[in-house]
Amino acid sequence: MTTTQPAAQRIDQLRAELEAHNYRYHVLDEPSIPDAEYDRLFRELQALEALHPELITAQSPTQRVGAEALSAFGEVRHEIPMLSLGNAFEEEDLRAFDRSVQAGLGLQGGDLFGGGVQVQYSCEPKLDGLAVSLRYENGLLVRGATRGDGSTGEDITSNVRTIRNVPLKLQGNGWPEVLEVRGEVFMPKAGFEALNARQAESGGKTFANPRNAAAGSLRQLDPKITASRPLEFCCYGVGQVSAEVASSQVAMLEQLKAWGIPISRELKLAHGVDACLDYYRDIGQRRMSLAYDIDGVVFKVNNIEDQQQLGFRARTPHWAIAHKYPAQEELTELLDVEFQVGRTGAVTPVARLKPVKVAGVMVANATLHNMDEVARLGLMIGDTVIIRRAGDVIPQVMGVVPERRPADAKPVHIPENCPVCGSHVERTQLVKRSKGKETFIEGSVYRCVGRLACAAQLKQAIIHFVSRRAMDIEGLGDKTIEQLVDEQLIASPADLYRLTYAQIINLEGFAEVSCNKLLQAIADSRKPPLARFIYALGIPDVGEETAKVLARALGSLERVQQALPEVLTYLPDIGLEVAHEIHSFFADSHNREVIAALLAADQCGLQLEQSGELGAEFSACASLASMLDKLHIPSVGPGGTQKLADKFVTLDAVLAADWLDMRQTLPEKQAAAVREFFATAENAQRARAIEAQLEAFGMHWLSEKKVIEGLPLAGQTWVLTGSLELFSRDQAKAELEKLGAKVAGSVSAKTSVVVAGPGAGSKLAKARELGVVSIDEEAFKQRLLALGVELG
Ligand code: 5U1
Repeated sequence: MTTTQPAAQRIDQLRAELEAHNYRYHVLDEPSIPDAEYDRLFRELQALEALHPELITAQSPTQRVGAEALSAFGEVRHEIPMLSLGNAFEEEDLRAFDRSVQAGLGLQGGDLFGGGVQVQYSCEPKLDGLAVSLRYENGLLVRGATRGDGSTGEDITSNVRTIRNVPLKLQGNGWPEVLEVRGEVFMPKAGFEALNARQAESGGKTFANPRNAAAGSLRQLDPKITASRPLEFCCYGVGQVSAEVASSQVAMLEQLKAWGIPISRELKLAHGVDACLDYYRDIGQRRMSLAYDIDGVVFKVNNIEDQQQLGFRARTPHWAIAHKYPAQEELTELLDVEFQVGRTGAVTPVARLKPVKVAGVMVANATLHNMDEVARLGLMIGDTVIIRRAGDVIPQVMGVVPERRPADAKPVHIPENCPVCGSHVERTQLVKRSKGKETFIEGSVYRCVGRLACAAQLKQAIIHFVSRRAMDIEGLGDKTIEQLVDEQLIASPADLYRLTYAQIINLEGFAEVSCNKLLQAIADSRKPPLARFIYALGIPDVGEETAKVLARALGSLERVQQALPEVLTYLPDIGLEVAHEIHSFFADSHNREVIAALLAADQCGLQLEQSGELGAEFSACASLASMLDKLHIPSVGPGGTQKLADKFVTLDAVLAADWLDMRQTLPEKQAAAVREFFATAENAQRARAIEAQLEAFGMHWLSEKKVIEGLPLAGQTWVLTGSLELFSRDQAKAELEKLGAKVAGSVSAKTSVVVAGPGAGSKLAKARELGVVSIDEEAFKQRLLALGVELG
């Protein structure tokens, strides 16, 4: 505020500006200022109003959440009843509706040339929310009401005022003195997910779907709660008006939009019933990607006089209809819970349901994910459950209807033995480590310990092994694999390479040609690149990317098989949990036997394509400091381990250090922690084993300096400037550091190279002035490639 500007004037100016931004943001969807600027204006207005409470009005943007909590909602009578809509489920229902409209308007018989008469319809999605009526008098919001029974609803004025896109004051001019707008209050899907996540975290009530969440949020006696919920309003019509707004439905909605009332962005005018059907199909195809849930589309005769001529039947108009999509949620009975065994032995509960049609498809099974989910849902066999099937997503059990639980409902128990092989089912607690190294429990999984002796795991393991991105053996479908396992022709992936013509020809669906083709495909898969082979092994948590990292960084299967978990964590994106999975997979004697058989020249004879060399990302990052870091010595962070490495240079020296040396290097608490840690023989041995393994892999690191010296950009200083488009700055820096370069923030005569992206300014100018080499991003990329860096 300028000192000469009176507060009242500035307050008016701020309100007008905030209202205009609200309109652009919520109605036009064209925000013109960043959120932070909006917040600044808002806070300025709040501060001024605090200084001048006499200037506060109910319509001020700061006054959305003003009211105190109610003890009950008051009643509101709707002068013009709030109607509901008739439904069309099939194309024919809609055509019948169109014929009845034509009949009602006396249009039947077509035109002079025998063509059909086309009625114009407004088209909008039918939002899955709650119908409300908002009353504006002289442009100010005076009341909000629920639909109730259509004649009488509840007064929810304080709550609708908190909905951000509901204007407290209309824009522009020319509105009728009394204007009731009607529409739907709903919760967008993203807001619903976020709300449920917040509620779950704080131990609050979670909602089964966005509609329930919207209803629960709107019918809160405390408007502060409503204000904290991500509700929105979308207008589709008017109730009582003191003057007609427009002569057609579409023109009326456009006019309301100009006054600041949000309407659907999908509003369209259709000429004739076929265009309505096109609209229905188009929205149906995009239904899943809309930001909100819908259950159909609504068609209304566009001409308002025609609407009046057509009139009503009880509470539904003859001039409008909802064309519904197949329901995404249905109720059915949970007949049983069975358990499936996956590739890694995870035992997963699956709901067997009384078949029910959901969104047009019969559903008889639904995944239950894990036993924690069964507990969360409070599921019992015999329960009536809510099944949801949205788009291509597999059917989900959303909840239970507790009132319908039969007296003989049975609890769901995890079996003690694997339903496929009878082996013991083991419970593993999932543990997650956060950055601070604390651990917390995330849930549990149950696993059959039978491994490849379990037919279910074996089938899945083979399906994975032969899949396109693994060993890529064409012609070996799931059904054939099932047969091979069931007829005990294979008991491990190695057995695939021992299959004979006589065995395959006897399988269902095989003839001479397909049999020879399959044998050829198996033979052709004998020289896989290392990464594919590792991926094909189906190690838990090792996807294609991790398999590639392992192959590239360690260069040979032998190293991957031997690698200690701590050594594996040197590799990008491999954390300790995954490292332990990899290590224990290769430590398993059965897995070792299968791999040995696959590679033995006198058995399967696979020949892996492998470089044998350590990759740069591995050799560049191993150092004494980083190794000490991986030991997780209590109280000693990266700063401490670096000091130890700088001072002692070798692990032996760290282990042999006396107290005085240690104290000269680290503060007392850390020095004591290091000595205590290595006083445990197991820790010292582990450190030695890691060091020995790194050396055995061909990495000779005695000091940070030596590691760097062996690298191609050792001794160079690079500067990155301007905006980089091919790399993130962190990525570019990391690549340079792996190659031994230092990355500096400013240019000097000592700078080796400047990488200048678009918008580079003073640093590039300085580099030119000092005669320092500068290259663009493409040249940088080429340089990295030439140095053997593999860019994704
Ligand atoms: N989009 C839309 N939804 N909806 C619901 N239009 C619409 N019209 C309705 C209802 C109940 O009733 C009209 C008859 C005003």
